[in-house]
Amino acid sequence: MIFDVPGNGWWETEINDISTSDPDNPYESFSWSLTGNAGGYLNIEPTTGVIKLAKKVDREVLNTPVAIDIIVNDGTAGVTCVTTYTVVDTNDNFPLFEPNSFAVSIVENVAIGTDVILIAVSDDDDPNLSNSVVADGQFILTSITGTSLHK
Ligand SMILES: [Ca+2]
Ligand SMILES: [Ca+2]
Ligand SMILES: [Ca+2]
Repeated sequence: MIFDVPGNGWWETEINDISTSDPDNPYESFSWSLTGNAGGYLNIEPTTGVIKLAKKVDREVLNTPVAIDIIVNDGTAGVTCVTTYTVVDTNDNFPLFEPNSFAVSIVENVAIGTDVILIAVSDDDDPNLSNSVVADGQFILTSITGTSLHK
């Protein structure tokens, strides 16, 4: 089983609801538990199997799939479901200029669209997010990779 966890989700966000059945007794009560829960980010309610966030997740920290095993026990035997979850990125980091101040000279009367400066910008969020548009009214950052400021 694979599921996603929203980046920067709320505490105790319900992220998955598990159901199962036991042909011996469909009304039997199960007990649920987790193992391999690195960092303790998830909890499972032992009587319902509902998995919730135990603490806030951050995609910039948990940036690879996390393995957990979900165990259900009918009182006689336990079975394990090998599971991974992935924290989905959100645009929660500002772009950073490197360095963050510049002094630029622009010759008067140059053509509109003339390149003014090339700068380095980084952003910890996934570059596939639309996370790069910065404008101050006169200059627009047009690309996260081209880092070209246009007048
Ligand atoms: Ca983050
Ligand atoms: Ca960003
Ligand atoms: Ca992020």
